[in-house]
Amino acid sequence: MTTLDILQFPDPRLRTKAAEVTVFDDGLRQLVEDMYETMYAANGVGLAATQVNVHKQVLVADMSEERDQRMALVNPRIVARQGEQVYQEGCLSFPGIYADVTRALAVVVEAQDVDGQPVRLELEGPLAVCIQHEMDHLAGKVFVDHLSGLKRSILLKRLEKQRKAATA
Ligand code: GNR
Ligand code: NI
Repeated sequence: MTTLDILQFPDPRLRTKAAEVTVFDDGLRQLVEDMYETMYAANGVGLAATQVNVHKQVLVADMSEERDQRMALVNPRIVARQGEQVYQEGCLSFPGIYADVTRALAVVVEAQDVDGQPVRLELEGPLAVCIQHEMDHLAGKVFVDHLSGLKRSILLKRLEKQRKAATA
């Protein structure tokens, strides 16, 4: 297993739209294993392949306290959404930055597992937030895109400041 480097905003590669996965082989299984390793090492609750510079529609998540409830989705699509929730989000591509984002409260997701088998999930609450956040990454979108211009610019200035302080 390998820990992969996570792209940091504003790396333009975070804007890449991921391609559909058509081949379910050992390479895909290896990618998913390395993504779990990377997510757990970074103490994240989710990770999109985009963030490790692999532009395929693959995401992993684990929102459990015990860090033992792995979920890997390939080619995920939201087929239904309901309600609204506001949740304070963070992102491994924006270390130290947090912001409230409004998203659907519940979503129905159709995807495939690593073997290509179809899966259908009804998610709500924090797990629904996480999957929507990861699916955004696969579309080249990041959480601050959901904020108003003013909020976004304040947060991005803060990110800059923290980086300068860290490298000074
Ligand atoms: O680790 C993460 N925490 C988190 C918290 C609230 C909402 C979404 C997330 S996802 C994030 C990991 C990450 O950047 N995934 O893309
Ligand atoms: Ni993220």
